[in-house]
Amino acid sequence: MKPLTDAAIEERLARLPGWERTGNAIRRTWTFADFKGSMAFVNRVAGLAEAMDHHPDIDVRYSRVTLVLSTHDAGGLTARDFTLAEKIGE
Ligand code: H2B
Repeated sequence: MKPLTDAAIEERLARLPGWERTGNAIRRTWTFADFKGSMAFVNRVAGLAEAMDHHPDIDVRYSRVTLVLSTHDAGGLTARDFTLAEKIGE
């Protein structure tokens, strides 16, 4: 899997509300009512990640969850990162 070009990254990012690019990764933070809400979200994401064999970095801070996606194998952002971000949805 080859890294996407900057132009392709910008184009796909424009269709993903809330996600921002940080170098070779994309990142988004969600806020929930409480820790339980955060963990329900994390568990949903875990299922999607396992199904794709593509795994986000996950930071849980009580009611806030930040996901960072990058394709380490490819040394950059690939279609897999954007496909997982799209599956995660709002
Ligand atoms: N997830 C992410 N985010 N990036 C990867 O490069 C990656 C992964 N590689 N999940 C996968 C697993 C790889 O280690 C296995 C062997 O397919």
